Amino acid sequence: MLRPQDGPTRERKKLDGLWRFALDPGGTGRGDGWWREPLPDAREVAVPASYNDLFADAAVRDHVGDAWYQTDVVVPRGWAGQRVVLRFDAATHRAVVWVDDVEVAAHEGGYTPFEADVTTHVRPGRQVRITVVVDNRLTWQSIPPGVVTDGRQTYFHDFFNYAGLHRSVWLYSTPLAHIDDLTVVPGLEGTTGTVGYRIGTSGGGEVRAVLLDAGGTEVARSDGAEGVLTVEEVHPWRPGEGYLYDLRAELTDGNEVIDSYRLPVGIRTVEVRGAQFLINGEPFRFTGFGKHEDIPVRGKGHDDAWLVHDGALMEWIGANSFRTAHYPHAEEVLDYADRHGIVVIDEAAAVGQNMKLAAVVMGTQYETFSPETIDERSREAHAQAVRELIARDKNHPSVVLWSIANEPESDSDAAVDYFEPLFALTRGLDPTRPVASANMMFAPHGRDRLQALGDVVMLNRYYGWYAFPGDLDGAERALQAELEAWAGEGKPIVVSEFGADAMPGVRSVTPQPWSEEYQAEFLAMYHRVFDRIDAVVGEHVWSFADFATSAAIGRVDGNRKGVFTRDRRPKAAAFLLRSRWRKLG
Ligand code: BDP
Repeated sequence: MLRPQDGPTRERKKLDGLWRFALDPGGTGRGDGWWREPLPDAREVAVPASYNDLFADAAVRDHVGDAWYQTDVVVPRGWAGQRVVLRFDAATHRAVVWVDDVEVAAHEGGYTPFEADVTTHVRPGRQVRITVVVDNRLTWQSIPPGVVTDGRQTYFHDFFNYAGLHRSVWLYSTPLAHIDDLTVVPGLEGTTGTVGYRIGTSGGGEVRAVLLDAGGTEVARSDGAEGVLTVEEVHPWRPGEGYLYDLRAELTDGNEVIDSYRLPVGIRTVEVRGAQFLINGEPFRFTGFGKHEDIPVRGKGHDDAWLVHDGALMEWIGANSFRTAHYPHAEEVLDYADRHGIVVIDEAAAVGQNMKLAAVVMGTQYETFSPETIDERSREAHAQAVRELIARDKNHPSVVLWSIANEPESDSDAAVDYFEPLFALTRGLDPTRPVASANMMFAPHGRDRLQALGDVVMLNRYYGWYAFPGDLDGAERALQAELEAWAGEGKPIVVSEFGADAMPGVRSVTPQPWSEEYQAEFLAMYHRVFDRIDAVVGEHVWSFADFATSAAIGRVDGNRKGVFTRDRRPKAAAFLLRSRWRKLG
């Protein structure tokens, strides 16, 4: 799905700012038609932002159910004769949208965009009322799953269930005949680069693609909706250097350009060969983090200032990559990664699909996969989440690996039955990138059945924290033994999580869990083990920064495994990582 953009044939209007907002604890708004009028007893809310932390009000923070957003917007008068589209970059976890009195869109899934052609419901120069109801309930059929009992939400993942309009809202125009999709597949052969392309259109016309280098000089062109652009003396996109070409897709009628769409394109290849992960044919070692979208006040709302700051901290610490744990991050984040040469493992919002883990952590008694819990319908929602993830992110050079789930149950026939088709679907949708899922410790080597389905082994390990707490020697032996066993599989291993909680300011001369020193020693121990095992090609610390979670006795104002605090101050471990990763280069 193409992002809105400004250009010679297109315009966009960002609808971010203060909207009217009302909670609907009784769930009466849909029946009473709240979209028909200004919302009753509305307060002001910021868009984009999670609504949860904006007010000093537990009823808002812990709200379960519908929340209503509303704004008025004047459609630019210059858009007469154009197609007008209303787009939400994200509404968490599902939404229905009205323009004035007309329902125009409904969408399931909190982290991928959706849009509606509203041309026939608006008039350029006139004001319309936009109303959105956002439902934050997680169920067995949602991705991620959850259970609502007596109005209380429980879920099985370790981050707070922030909700609302987390990303920008746009009104944009396109010509009636327009470009509606674009797919690029980059290739490299010596000093020659190729960009296979496919341009989807709605409405007639001729199609062509023109490729410019970063300086604006044309380097290749091709007529037709599909083709290959060849670039001699190519300047590849590579980790650490986000060199981007500029692809212009054009829909023409004779000499007239009816529609034109620009896409930044990085020319790079990705390949798993034996136990190596190759980018542009060269072995790549992932250094970095599992990273949440999580900031004070805004929650999961996207914020460019924090994007730039986090990018600066990634550079400062020498990280070359991160995983979008545990859901697709804002598209601005991937654009930034493209431009800065940051490598991304892009994860679907499938987390918490592990009732064996939930039984231990939360004391719940469910079967993971069953007709009463995660079932066929859940898998279809999961498949749709994968489709939308790939449709959105397929053209980002920064994305080198799809992660289709985090720590699902992975040691049962039911897990294999559930996941086999999802791996196949992902590969079918994108044969150019490897696919993986992150394994949880309860299904170690020998028990796990899902890593065999993936191209890269992704392991989340907490030896020295949840296992062997305070015993780094015992933890080191256990970690070494398990990683050696995995190395025998002959695939590259990315340790996609390893980390210890640390309360900033808790210092200790002996290795005491929760101290900054213990967190640093814990990481140093993992580094020693990684350096003894060639198949380990990636180390992603959990986590980049402290983040909000639901209430739990093992969580002190959230999860404290951040190498940075929630407001991005370094803990002692940050300096250890900086000295290691800057050397690894
Ligand atoms: C793993 C999860 C991650 C948690 C982490 C932890 O993948 O989301 O936050 O453990 O417990 O199980 O800190």
